[in-house]
Amino acid sequence: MAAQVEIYTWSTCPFCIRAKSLLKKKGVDFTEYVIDGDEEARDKMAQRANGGRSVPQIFINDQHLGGCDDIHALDAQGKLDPLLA
Ligand SMILES: N[C@@H](CCC(=O)N[C@@H](CS)C(=O)NCC(=O)O)C(=O)O
Repeated sequence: MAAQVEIYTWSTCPFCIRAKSLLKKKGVDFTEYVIDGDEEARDKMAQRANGGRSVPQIFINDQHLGGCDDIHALDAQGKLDPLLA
């Protein structure tokens, strides 16, 4: 079964665009929550993301992965593909 990938974004955030590019390159489907200016949604995201309030915040199978730097670091270590499999 494919991994369930979720990403919270702002539409103009360069880190979000970069993180989504990596996911697209990996060919995985993901659910995007665009939360531009929605502070209530951001609060809920932060609760899920162990307090992380910057965007993007990425989840794989309901587990918090982190942001753009985190997903690229995992990929560089060869640890992202197994999570997405
Ligand atoms: N190191 C973070 C940087 C993300 C970041 O700085 N995002 C900006 C938007 S492009 C942000 O959320 N700024 C508002 C804040 O940090 O409260 C990552 O790799 O995801």
